[in-house]
Amino acid sequence: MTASLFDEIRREVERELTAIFDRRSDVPEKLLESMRYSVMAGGKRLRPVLVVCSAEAVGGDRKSALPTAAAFELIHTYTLVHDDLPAMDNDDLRRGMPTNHKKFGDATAILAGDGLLTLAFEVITEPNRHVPVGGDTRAEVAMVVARAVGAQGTVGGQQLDMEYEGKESDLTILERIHALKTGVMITSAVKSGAMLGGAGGRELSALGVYGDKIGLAFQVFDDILDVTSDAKTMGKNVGGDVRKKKTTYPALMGLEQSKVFGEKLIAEAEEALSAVKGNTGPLRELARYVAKRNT
Ligand code: GRG
Repeated sequence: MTASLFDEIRREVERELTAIFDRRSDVPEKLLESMRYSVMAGGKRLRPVLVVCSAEAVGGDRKSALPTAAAFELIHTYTLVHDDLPAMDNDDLRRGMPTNHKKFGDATAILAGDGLLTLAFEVITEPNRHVPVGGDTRAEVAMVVARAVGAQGTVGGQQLDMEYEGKESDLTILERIHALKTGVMITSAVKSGAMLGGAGGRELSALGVYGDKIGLAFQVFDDILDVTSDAKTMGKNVGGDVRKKKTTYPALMGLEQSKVFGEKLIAEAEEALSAVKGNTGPLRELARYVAKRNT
Protein backbone atom coordinates (compact mmCIF):
# COMPACT_ATOMS: atom_id res chain seq x y z
CA MET A 1 0.00 0.00 0.00
CA THR A 2 1.61 3.23 -1.06
CA ALA A 3 -1.13 5.83 -1.05
CA SER A 4 -0.96 8.36 1.75
CA LEU A 5 -4.59 7.69 2.74
CA PHE A 6 -3.63 4.15 3.74
CA ASP A 7 -0.57 5.38 5.64
CA GLU A 8 -2.78 7.83 7.49
CA ILE A 9 -5.31 5.11 8.42
CA ARG A 10 -2.49 2.79 9.48
CA ARG A 11 -1.09 5.47 11.77
CA GLU A 12 -4.52 6.05 13.33
CA VAL A 13 -4.97 2.30 13.85
CA GLU A 14 -1.55 2.09 15.47
CA ARG A 15 -2.43 4.97 17.81
CA GLU A 16 -5.62 3.10 18.71
CA LEU A 17 -3.66 -0.11 19.36
CA THR A 18 -1.14 1.75 21.53
CA ALA A 19 -3.99 3.29 23.55
CA ILE A 20 -5.60 -0.15 23.99
CA PHE A 21 -2.38 -1.61 25.43
CA ASP A 22 -1.71 1.48 27.56
CA ARG A 23 -5.07 0.94 29.27
CA ARG A 24 -4.16 -2.64 30.21
CA SER A 25 -1.79 -2.05 33.14
CA ASP A 26 -3.72 -4.77 35.04
CA VAL A 27 -2.35 -7.50 32.72
CA PRO A 28 0.73 -9.38 34.05
CA GLU A 29 3.78 -7.57 32.72
CA LYS A 30 5.37 -10.38 30.68
CA LEU A 31 2.05 -11.32 29.09
CA LEU A 32 1.30 -7.71 28.13
CA GLU A 33 4.81 -7.33 26.71
CA SER A 34 4.36 -10.49 24.68
CA MET A 35 0.94 -9.38 23.32
CA ARG A 36 2.24 -5.92 22.47
CA TYR A 37 5.43 -7.33 20.88
CA SER A 38 3.65 -9.23 18.13
CA VAL A 39 0.96 -6.62 17.47
CA MET A 40 3.38 -3.70 17.30
CA ALA A 41 5.94 -5.67 15.24
CA GLY A 42 4.41 -4.16 12.12
CA GLY A 43 2.51 -5.80 9.33
CA LYS A 44 0.49 -4.30 6.56
CA ARG A 45 -2.62 -3.67 8.72
CA LEU A 46 -4.74 -4.75 5.75
CA ARG A 47 -7.73 -5.88 7.81
CA PRO A 48 -8.04 -2.66 9.87
CA VAL A 49 -7.64 -0.55 6.72
CA LEU A 50 -10.47 -2.56 5.14
CA VAL A 51 -12.72 -1.93 8.16
CA VAL A 52 -12.14 1.82 7.94
CA CYS A 53 -12.41 2.11 4.13
CA SER A 54 -15.59 0.03 4.13
CA ALA A 55 -17.19 2.22 6.84
CA GLU A 56 -16.23 5.35 4.90
CA ALA A 57 -17.47 3.91 1.59
CA VAL A 58 -21.01 3.78 2.98
CA GLY A 59 -20.79 7.27 4.50
CA GLY A 60 -19.72 6.27 8.01
CA ASP A 61 -17.42 8.12 10.37
CA ARG A 62 -13.83 6.87 10.58
CA LYS A 63 -13.76 7.26 14.35
CA SER A 64 -16.74 4.96 14.78
CA ALA A 65 -14.78 2.21 13.00
CA LEU A 66 -11.35 2.61 14.62
CA PRO A 67 -11.77 0.38 17.71
CA THR A 68 -13.15 -2.50 15.61
CA ALA A 69 -10.39 -1.91 13.06
CA ALA A 70 -7.82 -2.29 15.85
CA ALA A 71 -9.66 -5.37 17.15
CA PHE A 72 -9.17 -7.06 13.76
CA GLU A 73 -5.42 -6.56 14.08
CA LEU A 74 -5.51 -8.12 17.57
CA ILE A 75 -7.36 -11.16 16.20
CA HIS A 76 -5.15 -11.43 13.12
CA THR A 77 -2.03 -11.26 15.30
CA TYR A 78 -3.37 -13.99 17.60
CA THR A 79 -3.74 -16.31 14.56
CA LEU A 80 -0.16 -15.55 13.51
CA VAL A 81 1.23 -16.17 17.02
CA HIS A 82 -0.57 -19.51 17.35
CA ASP A 83 0.12 -20.55 13.74
CA ASP A 84 3.87 -20.04 14.30
CA LEU A 85 3.98 -22.34 17.36
CA PRO A 86 6.03 -25.57 17.18
CA ALA A 87 2.79 -27.59 17.33
CA MET A 88 1.57 -25.86 14.17
CA ASP A 89 3.83 -24.30 11.52
CA ASN A 90 6.90 -24.06 13.77
CA ASP A 91 8.21 -20.80 12.32
CA ASP A 92 10.91 -18.65 13.85
CA LEU A 93 10.49 -15.45 11.81
CA ARG A 94 7.43 -13.23 11.59
CA ARG A 95 7.14 -9.60 10.53
CA GLY A 96 10.92 -9.56 10.27
CA MET A 97 11.39 -10.46 13.94
CA PRO A 98 11.71 -13.65 16.04
CA THR A 99 8.30 -15.25 16.47
CA ASN A 100 6.50 -14.77 19.77
CA HIS A 101 7.33 -18.23 21.16
CA LYS A 102 11.00 -17.81 20.21
CA LYS A 103 11.14 -14.65 22.31
CA PHE A 104 8.76 -15.45 25.19
CA GLY A 105 8.47 -19.25 25.19
CA ASP A 106 5.65 -21.50 23.96
CA ALA A 107 3.41 -21.19 27.01
CA THR A 108 3.42 -17.40 27.08
CA ALA A 109 2.87 -17.31 23.30
CA ILE A 110 -0.24 -19.48 23.72
CA LEU A 111 -1.52 -17.18 26.46
CA ALA A 112 -0.65 -14.06 24.45
CA GLY A 113 -2.81 -15.39 21.58
CA ASP A 114 -5.65 -16.18 24.00
CA GLY A 115 -5.33 -12.70 25.52
CA LEU A 116 -5.36 -10.98 22.12
CA LEU A 117 -8.45 -12.85 20.93
CA THR A 118 -10.49 -12.07 24.03
CA LEU A 119 -9.24 -8.49 24.19
CA ALA A 120 -10.53 -7.98 20.65
CA PHE A 121 -14.09 -8.80 21.73
CA GLU A 122 -13.77 -6.49 24.73
CA VAL A 123 -12.72 -3.70 22.35
CA ILE A 124 -15.53 -4.38 19.84
CA THR A 125 -18.28 -4.45 22.46
CA GLU A 126 -17.16 -1.73 24.91
CA PRO A 127 -18.68 1.76 24.42
CA ASN A 128 -16.79 3.54 21.66
CA ARG A 129 -14.24 6.01 23.03
CA HIS A 130 -14.54 8.36 20.06
CA VAL A 131 -18.17 8.52 18.93
CA PRO A 132 -21.24 6.68 20.16
CA VAL A 133 -22.04 3.40 18.40
CA GLY A 134 -25.29 1.74 19.51
CA GLY A 135 -25.10 -1.36 21.69
CA ASP A 136 -27.12 -3.33 19.11
CA THR A 137 -24.62 -2.55 16.36
CA ARG A 138 -21.67 -3.46 18.62
CA ALA A 139 -23.34 -6.78 19.50
CA GLU A 140 -24.11 -7.54 15.83
CA VAL A 141 -20.52 -6.80 14.81
CA ALA A 142 -19.25 -9.04 17.63
CA MET A 143 -21.46 -11.86 16.37
CA VAL A 144 -20.29 -11.49 12.75
CA VAL A 145 -16.66 -11.50 13.91
CA ALA A 146 -17.14 -14.46 16.28
CA ARG A 147 -18.73 -16.53 13.51
CA ALA A 148 -15.92 -15.63 11.13
CA VAL A 149 -12.97 -16.39 13.36
CA GLY A 150 -14.39 -19.32 15.35
CA ALA A 151 -14.45 -23.06 14.77
CA GLN A 152 -16.76 -22.70 11.76
CA GLY A 153 -14.38 -20.11 10.27
CA THR A 154 -10.68 -19.38 10.72
CA VAL A 155 -10.05 -21.99 13.43
CA GLY A 156 -11.86 -24.65 11.36
CA GLY A 157 -9.82 -23.64 8.30
CA GLN A 158 -6.61 -24.13 10.25
CA GLN A 159 -7.78 -27.61 11.30
CA LEU A 160 -8.52 -28.58 7.67
CA ASP A 161 -5.21 -27.09 6.54
CA MET A 162 -3.36 -29.34 9.03
CA GLU A 163 -5.37 -32.41 8.05
CA TYR A 164 -4.63 -31.96 4.34
CA GLU A 165 -0.88 -31.41 4.76
CA GLY A 166 0.90 -33.96 2.57
CA LYS A 167 -2.41 -35.33 1.25
CA GLU A 168 -3.84 -35.22 -2.24
CA SER A 169 -6.17 -32.27 -2.66
CA ASP A 170 -7.96 -30.37 -5.43
CA LEU A 171 -9.17 -26.86 -6.19
CA THR A 172 -12.49 -27.36 -4.35
CA ILE A 173 -10.75 -28.41 -1.15
CA LEU A 174 -8.10 -25.71 -1.51
CA GLU A 175 -10.75 -23.02 -1.98
CA ARG A 176 -12.66 -24.23 1.09
CA ILE A 177 -9.55 -24.17 3.26
CA HIS A 178 -8.54 -20.71 2.06
CA ALA A 179 -12.05 -19.31 2.36
CA LEU A 180 -12.14 -20.39 5.99
CA LYS A 181 -8.54 -19.75 6.96
CA THR A 182 -8.06 -16.36 5.32
CA GLY A 183 -11.20 -15.28 3.45
CA VAL A 184 -13.79 -15.13 6.21
CA MET A 185 -11.69 -12.78 8.34
CA ILE A 186 -11.21 -10.42 5.39
CA THR A 187 -14.92 -10.56 4.49
CA SER A 188 -15.94 -9.95 8.11
CA ALA A 189 -13.57 -6.94 8.29
CA VAL A 190 -15.31 -5.42 5.26
CA LYS A 191 -18.77 -6.27 6.61
CA SER A 192 -18.04 -4.97 10.11
CA GLY A 193 -16.89 -1.64 8.70
CA ALA A 194 -20.03 -1.45 6.57
CA MET A 195 -22.25 -2.21 9.58
CA LEU A 196 -20.52 0.44 11.69
CA GLY A 197 -20.90 2.88 8.80
CA GLY A 198 -24.66 2.22 8.65
CA ALA A 199 -24.82 0.26 5.36
CA GLY A 200 -28.16 -0.91 4.00
CA GLY A 201 -28.83 -4.56 3.08
CA ARG A 202 -27.93 -4.20 -0.61
CA GLU A 203 -24.63 -2.47 0.14
CA LEU A 204 -23.84 -4.99 2.85
CA SER A 205 -24.27 -7.94 0.52
CA ALA A 206 -22.28 -6.24 -2.29
CA LEU A 207 -19.46 -5.57 0.17
CA GLY A 208 -19.69 -9.20 1.30
CA VAL A 209 -19.03 -10.30 -2.29
CA TYR A 210 -16.17 -7.80 -2.55
CA GLY A 211 -14.67 -9.22 0.67
CA ASP A 212 -15.02 -12.85 -0.49
CA LYS A 213 -13.29 -12.08 -3.79
CA ILE A 214 -10.36 -10.13 -2.37
CA GLY A 215 -10.05 -12.63 0.49
CA LEU A 216 -9.52 -15.50 -1.93
CA ALA A 217 -7.32 -13.36 -4.19
CA PHE A 218 -5.17 -12.44 -1.15
CA GLN A 219 -4.48 -16.11 -0.54
CA VAL A 220 -3.83 -16.87 -4.24
CA PHE A 221 -1.19 -14.11 -4.31
CA ASP A 222 0.18 -15.28 -0.94
CA ASP A 223 0.71 -18.74 -2.46
CA ILE A 224 2.45 -17.08 -5.42
CA LEU A 225 4.69 -14.98 -3.13
CA ASP A 226 5.63 -18.11 -1.17
CA VAL A 227 7.24 -19.36 -4.41
CA THR A 228 8.53 -16.11 -5.90
CA SER A 229 9.60 -13.92 -2.96
CA ASP A 230 12.25 -14.17 -0.25
CA ALA A 231 12.37 -14.06 3.55
CA LYS A 232 14.03 -10.61 3.69
CA THR A 233 11.25 -8.98 1.64
CA MET A 234 8.39 -10.90 3.29
CA GLY A 235 9.63 -10.73 6.89
CA LYS A 236 8.75 -14.41 7.27
CA ASN A 237 10.21 -17.63 5.92
CA VAL A 238 9.11 -18.50 2.40
CA GLY A 239 8.96 -21.83 0.55
CA GLY A 240 7.13 -23.35 3.52
CA ASP A 241 4.20 -24.53 1.41
CA VAL A 242 6.43 -26.87 -0.63
CA ARG A 243 8.42 -27.94 2.46
CA LYS A 244 5.24 -28.77 4.36
CA LYS A 245 3.73 -30.44 1.28
CA LYS A 246 0.79 -28.04 1.24
CA THR A 247 -1.43 -27.82 -1.81
CA THR A 248 -1.29 -24.33 -3.32
CA TYR A 249 -2.66 -22.52 -6.36
CA PRO A 250 0.71 -22.52 -8.18
CA ALA A 251 0.99 -26.29 -7.50
CA LEU A 252 -2.47 -27.01 -8.89
CA MET A 253 -2.70 -24.40 -11.69
CA GLY A 254 0.86 -23.30 -12.40
CA LEU A 255 2.24 -19.84 -11.65
CA GLU A 256 0.89 -17.98 -14.68
CA GLN A 257 -2.64 -19.37 -14.40
CA SER A 258 -2.65 -18.57 -10.70
CA LYS A 259 -1.90 -14.92 -11.52
CA VAL A 260 -4.69 -14.88 -14.13
CA PHE A 261 -7.11 -16.41 -11.60
CA GLY A 262 -6.09 -13.90 -8.90
CA GLU A 263 -6.56 -10.98 -11.26
CA LYS A 264 -9.99 -12.26 -12.32
CA LEU A 265 -11.04 -12.30 -8.67
CA ILE A 266 -9.85 -8.71 -8.25
CA ALA A 267 -11.88 -7.61 -11.30
CA GLU A 268 -14.96 -9.35 -9.84
CA ALA A 269 -14.37 -7.62 -6.50
CA GLU A 270 -14.32 -4.24 -8.23
CA GLU A 271 -17.49 -5.12 -10.14
CA ALA A 272 -19.31 -5.87 -6.87
CA LEU A 273 -18.55 -2.34 -5.69
CA SER A 274 -20.81 -0.86 -8.37
CA ALA A 275 -23.78 -1.52 -6.02
CA VAL A 276 -22.24 0.78 -3.39
CA LYS A 277 -23.16 4.45 -3.84
CA GLY A 278 -20.46 6.17 -1.74
CA ASN A 279 -16.74 6.68 -2.31
CA THR A 280 -15.44 3.24 -3.25
CA GLY A 281 -12.12 4.55 -4.62
CA PRO A 282 -10.04 3.39 -1.63
CA LEU A 283 -11.65 -0.10 -1.68
CA ARG A 284 -10.89 -0.37 -5.40
CA GLU A 285 -7.31 0.63 -4.75
CA LEU A 286 -7.03 -1.91 -1.93
CA ALA A 287 -8.29 -4.65 -4.27
CA ARG A 288 -5.60 -3.76 -6.80
CA TYR A 289 -3.01 -3.62 -4.02
CA VAL A 290 -3.82 -7.24 -3.11
CA ALA A 291 -2.72 -8.28 -6.61
CA LYS A 292 0.40 -6.10 -6.64
CA ARG A 293 1.74 -6.46 -3.11
CA ASN A 294 5.23 -7.82 -2.66
CA THR A 295 5.07 -8.49 1.10
C1 GRG B 1 -6.52 -20.15 14.45
C2 GRG B 1 -4.09 -20.65 14.91
C3 GRG B 1 -5.14 -20.26 13.99
C4 GRG B 1 -4.79 -20.00 12.73
C5 GRG B 1 -5.74 -19.62 11.72
C6 GRG B 1 -4.93 -17.21 9.73
C7 GRG B 1 -4.28 -18.50 10.10
C8 GRG B 1 -5.14 -19.66 10.36
C9 GRG B 1 -2.97 -18.63 10.21
C10 GRG B 1 -2.04 -17.53 10.00
C11 GRG B 1 -0.93 -17.92 9.10
C12 GRG B 1 -1.20 -17.80 7.64
C13 GRG B 1 -0.07 -18.08 6.75
C14 GRG B 1 -2.37 -17.47 7.16
C15 GRG B 1 -2.72 -17.26 5.80
C16 GRG B 1 -3.12 -15.85 5.67
C17 GRG B 1 -1.94 -14.95 5.65
C18 GRG B 1 -1.20 -14.82 4.42
C19 GRG B 1 -1.62 -14.29 6.73
C20 GRG B 1 -0.57 -13.24 6.78
O1 GRG B 1 -1.28 -12.04 6.67
P1 GRG B 1 -0.61 -10.71 6.19
O2 GRG B 1 0.17 -10.95 4.94
O3 GRG B 1 0.40 -10.44 7.37
O4 GRG B 1 -1.67 -9.66 6.14
P2 GRG B 1 0.89 -9.06 8.02
O5 GRG B 1 2.11 -9.43 8.84
O6 GRG B 1 1.18 -8.07 6.93
O7 GRG B 1 -0.24 -8.59 8.90
